[in-house]
Amino acid sequence: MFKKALKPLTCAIAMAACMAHAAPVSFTDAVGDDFGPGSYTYPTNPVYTAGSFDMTAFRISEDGDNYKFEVDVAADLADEWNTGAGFAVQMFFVFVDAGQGSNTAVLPGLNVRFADDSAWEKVVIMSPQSARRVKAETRKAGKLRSSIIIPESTQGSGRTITSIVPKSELSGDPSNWKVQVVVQSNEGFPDGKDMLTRQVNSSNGEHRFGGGDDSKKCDPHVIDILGDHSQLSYDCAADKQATLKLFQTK
Ligand SMILES: [Ca+2]
Ligand SMILES: [Ca+2]
Repeated sequence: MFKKALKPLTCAIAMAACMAHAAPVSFTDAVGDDFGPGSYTYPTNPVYTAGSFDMTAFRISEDGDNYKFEVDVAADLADEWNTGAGFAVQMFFVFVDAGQGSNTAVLPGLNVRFADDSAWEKVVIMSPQSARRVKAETRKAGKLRSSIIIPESTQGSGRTITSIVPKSELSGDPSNWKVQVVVQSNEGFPDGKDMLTRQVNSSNGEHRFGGGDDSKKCDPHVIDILGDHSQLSYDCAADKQATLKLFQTK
C-alpha cells in the first residue's frame, strides 16, 4: 500500500520533474505515399530527390524549456540552395490543437481546410528559410497571422528536420494535443499570395509538382500528411476542397 502511494506523492513534491517526463508524441507515416491525393509527381529538377517529401515519422518531445518537433523523411537531406539549415527543398506545417482550436481555414498556398471537429489553434512552420524571411511572409496570413509559431531554430541532419519551439508558445502536455503535419516544398520565389509554398499543376515542371487540376486551381498543394490520404480527395467541379483532420498519439 505504501509502495502504491509513493509515486503520486513523489510527483506532488517534485511536480516539475514529473511534468518534464510527459510521454513523447510519436507518429509513423507510410513510406511511398508522397503523392498527395494519389496522383502527384515531383518537380523534374534533380534537387527534388526521390523520397524528399515522403514523411516517415513525426515526433514532439520536451527538452527543458522547449518542445522539440522532428520530422523524418525517406531521403538524405541536402542543402542544395545554401540555406545554412542543413536542408533546402522541404517545408512542413505542423497544425496543433492544444485545447483552444478554432481555425478551420489554413495559411495561403495550401488549398486545404480542416474539418469542423478538427479546428486547429497554432501552426508551427518548419522551414529552411531564415526566421526573418518566414516572419516577413506571415503578412500574407491575414487574421491567422497570430496563430503562427516560427521556431527558434530549424535544422536538418541525416533524414531528420528538427525545430525548437519555446514552451511559452504552446500549453500543456503534448500527448494531449491533436496534430496534423502537412508536407510542402520550400519555394524561395512564391506566388504573390502564397506563403513560401510550391504550387501543384496538372503537369509537373522543373520546379512545379504535377498531377493536380488546373481547371479551377482548387487542388490541395500538399504532398504528404498523417493519416489516410483520402483526406486529400477533392472535386473542383463540386467545389469540394480537401479536408484534413487532427490526430492524437493515443
Ligand atoms: Ca509518408
Ligand atoms: Ca502520409
